[in-house]
Amino acid sequence: MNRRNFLGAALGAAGSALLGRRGGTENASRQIPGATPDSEIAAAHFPADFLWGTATAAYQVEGAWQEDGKGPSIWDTFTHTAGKVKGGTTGDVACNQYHLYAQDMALARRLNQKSYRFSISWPRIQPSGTGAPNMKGVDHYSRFVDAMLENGLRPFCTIYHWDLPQALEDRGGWPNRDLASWYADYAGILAKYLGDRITVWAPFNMPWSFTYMGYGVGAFPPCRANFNDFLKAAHTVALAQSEALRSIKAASSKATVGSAYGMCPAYPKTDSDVDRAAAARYHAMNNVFFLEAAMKGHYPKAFVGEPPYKLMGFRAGDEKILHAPLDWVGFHYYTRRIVSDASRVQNFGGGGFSGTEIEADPATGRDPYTRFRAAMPTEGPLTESGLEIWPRGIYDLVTQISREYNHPIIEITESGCGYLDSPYEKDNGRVPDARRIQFFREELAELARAIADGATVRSFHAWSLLDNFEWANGNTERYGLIYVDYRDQKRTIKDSGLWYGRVAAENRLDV
Ligand code: IFM
Repeated sequence: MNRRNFLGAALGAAGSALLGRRGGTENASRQIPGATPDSEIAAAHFPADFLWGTATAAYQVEGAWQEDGKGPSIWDTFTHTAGKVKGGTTGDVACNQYHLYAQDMALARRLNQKSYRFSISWPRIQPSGTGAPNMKGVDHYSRFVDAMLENGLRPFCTIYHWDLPQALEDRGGWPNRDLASWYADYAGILAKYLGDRITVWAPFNMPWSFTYMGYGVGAFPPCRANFNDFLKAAHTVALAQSEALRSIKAASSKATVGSAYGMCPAYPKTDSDVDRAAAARYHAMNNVFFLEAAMKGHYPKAFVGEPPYKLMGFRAGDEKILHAPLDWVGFHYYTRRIVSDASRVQNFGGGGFSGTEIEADPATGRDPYTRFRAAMPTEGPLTESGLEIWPRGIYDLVTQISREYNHPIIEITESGCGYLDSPYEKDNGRVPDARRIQFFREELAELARAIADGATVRSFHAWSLLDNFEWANGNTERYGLIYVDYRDQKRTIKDSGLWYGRVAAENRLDV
């Protein structure tokens, strides 16, 4: 049996038992495994008040990297270092949204959008990470939020999407516990100046990813590869998340605080007890580590044995600080993982990464504490960015989180696919990205099914409103509903954007 078939068989047996009513092989009659039947797509519908949205992040779209008193961030340092980014591009200009935001918000309105998830650049507000706010930065975001409201968009603010002020990295970065209170000060400043108009706050985008990839394996800035640094960084971030919730609420009575976690549904490689336990550890570590800390004041069972408290820098009383229940739960869905046990393995090789989402199948276990191997299967088709498409994953994930956290309000904070389709001159400059439409059709049908089965999902944010700077992959990947020509910043709505606009207007997929 080749690897694909084996995974398919294993998923059929194990995945269906753990995570949902349909196994990985039930759609075998369809050409694409895991694909959603057309009848379900035609029948899918969404609540009348569903919030259709898109998401972006400051460093990926803003540009203006040195304007209005902004300080340098770790991403400025990283992208200005030779050899770090494919194509040698930087976010210095990106989509120039710092200047073009009015035009971009008007485009979002044209696509009938109701929510815009954006992030604020910490070094624009506090150029060296602490102290009095830089009012030019605050004023910029104030105007930007007004533009969202004028265009009928709910401003959904991510407080931190990876662009740490370089000055704070120079003071030890996230492994330095002091960052928790400095970050809470920063969040409080935002709530003080913008909390009259922003009511929806997510402290961190993908906290597991930026701590692990920045400190654990060194694929992202600050490029440290030390698992102990990752553990310390993760604990500081969990403390920071809860401290921020309190400082935001102290500054703004209208504030609601949730999350923007990256999650992948984890399917055990086989039905064995050890693989099922490993998949549960993956879920605890990669999906709900920070969620559980906030909701319950302790970490979930992510480790074989006790959490390595000492290495994390955990102190007596930290449980109390961590406990700060979220008002709603936000998470992204892109792809899934197949997880197997590595508790008997002696060598740990970390994970291989490319971009933000791919975790290579390591021959060894990932680390000496969680002791699992996590791989992205290839039973479903791959996007051009290399992620497996598995529409039912969103159903499994949403229903799982719904069950585990007592049916919270859920926001899908990101989902999307990377394809390089570009304007086609012979067809009046259209961008015929049929694959992206198919991706969203199938995935959204699965989301509609989760809602029909009782999950309270309030929003869906497509990643992304427009093509943008894709971190270490530079401009080599395009996730937008709107094409950006980086030579002149011309925006062209792709066919997928036009389709998504009709979906948003009609709350159904067959449009
Ligand atoms: O571009 C990223 C985003 O910053 C975080 N989530 C995944 C996206 C696509 O890789």
